[in-house]
Amino acid sequence: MNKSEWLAIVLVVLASVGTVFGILAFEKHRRAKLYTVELVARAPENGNWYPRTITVLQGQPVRILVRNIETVSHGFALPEFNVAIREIKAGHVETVSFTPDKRGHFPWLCTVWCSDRHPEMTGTLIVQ
Ligand SMILES: [Cu+2]
Repeated sequence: MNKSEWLAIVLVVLASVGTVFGILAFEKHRRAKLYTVELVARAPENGNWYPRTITVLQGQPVRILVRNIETVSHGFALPEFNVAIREIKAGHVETVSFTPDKRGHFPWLCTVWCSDRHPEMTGTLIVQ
């Protein structure tokens, strides 16, 4: 290989590594700004929401990521904050973002009839 071929290889490697580091740095910055909570959605007989309780801070923007790991649809509603995801299809992930502006314990629930025990599919958001 001659000098310019080596130079080309070095430049391609540097560009690739730089891109990866750039993406990681951007992702870190993005996540630092928005507090993200992951919620796993399952019908009560299969484990229910996990976790059942989420604690967040008043005034801090939060993103709830709902991962439906089942074979039926679920929904998510947090009425106190007018937050809802109409449907999370089986195997899908949906997100919703909001800023809790008051302290307290607030229920969230599944809004899609997913099983006979669907009414038990609830959780609690604690805002401190
Ligand atoms: Cu459900």
